[in-house]
Amino acid sequence: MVRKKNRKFPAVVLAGMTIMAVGCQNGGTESAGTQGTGTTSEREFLSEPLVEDIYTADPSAHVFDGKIYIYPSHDIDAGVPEKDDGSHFDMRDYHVYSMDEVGGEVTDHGVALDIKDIPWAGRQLWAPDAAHKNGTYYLYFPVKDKQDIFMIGVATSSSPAGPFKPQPEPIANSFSIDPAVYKDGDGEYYMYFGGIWGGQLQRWTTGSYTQEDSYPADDQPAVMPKVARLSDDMLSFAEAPKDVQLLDENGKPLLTADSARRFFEAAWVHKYNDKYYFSYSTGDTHRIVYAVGDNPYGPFTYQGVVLEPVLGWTNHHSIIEKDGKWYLFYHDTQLSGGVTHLRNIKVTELNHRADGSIETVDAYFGD
Ligand code: FUB
Repeated sequence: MVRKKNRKFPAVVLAGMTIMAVGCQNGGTESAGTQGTGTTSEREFLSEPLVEDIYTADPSAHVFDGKIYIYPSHDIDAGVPEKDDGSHFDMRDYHVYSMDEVGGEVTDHGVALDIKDIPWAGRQLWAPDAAHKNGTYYLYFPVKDKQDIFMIGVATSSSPAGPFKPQPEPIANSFSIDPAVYKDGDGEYYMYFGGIWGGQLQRWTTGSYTQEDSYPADDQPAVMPKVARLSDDMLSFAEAPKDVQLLDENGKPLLTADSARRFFEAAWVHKYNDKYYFSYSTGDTHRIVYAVGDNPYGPFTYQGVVLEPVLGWTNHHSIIEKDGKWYLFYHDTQLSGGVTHLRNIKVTELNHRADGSIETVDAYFGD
């Protein structure tokens, strides 16, 4: 595990402290203890924030040119009142970070994309991801358009650090949030995306946008995330988005009522020993979990928990390999003392067992 000590902030938090602002899509004040930390004893964080001068979240990490680049959200306190739809997550730009190796110095490359430069954007720049092809770097980002509907945009740069120039329109047929782009061994790229509740995925179940939320009944298959292969130029979908099927141990789709396992947001894909690992947040049960399949489209069969709940409401991650080691990037709210929309990115080592299963990470040292 990466156990770097924080210089400026105490590494110990009282897990029962009152959360100062409730999370996106979370209707009431909570204490950390009610979010899965489950104790009022002092608990020590497993790892320390990578960035301390601004708030950062949703870290999408990649190895480009032998370095680790991180593409996080840039959390701010915009003064927007908390709302069940997550309006108070009102982010307005992105910074890109890099480091030669985990544990090394973290470089802030400054503002890589600003919402004012995206002609179609309305508000809320949420979790981005990046990809590289033929000397061009692509930043994929969700933002609400001027009608307040989440769409996914793409911006390009000749450098992994940006600045990125956005395309004039969102990606055709894109919707919802949390794009994650996976490059397969054959050179094809796939975008996984979607998030329910504030992420609006449940408003697209008919194939087009409806203002009303519509969830399948508790005993029906849950709203599933989406996947689409990207076009050669990386600027559009090469096909209509399809459901990513997430199955239980009996080969049946995970159900709406199964909130401990069904999809909420924050998709990520990595490959290990020729298997495709689809990991995601269960959202309101606050875990990062994973399912395994044989190809980029799935289906993926549920396996277990990657990361237990962190301090804060949201849980969001990425997984990369660097120099033979695997790392889990994630966030919590250590720096803000539990303010749900003021988060900080972190990293720790991730281990696959010999049978391919993932060792669950606890965001705290043992009780
Ligand atoms: O950062 C805003 C949203 O919170 C992200 O898009 C979600 O994944 C959650 O982390």
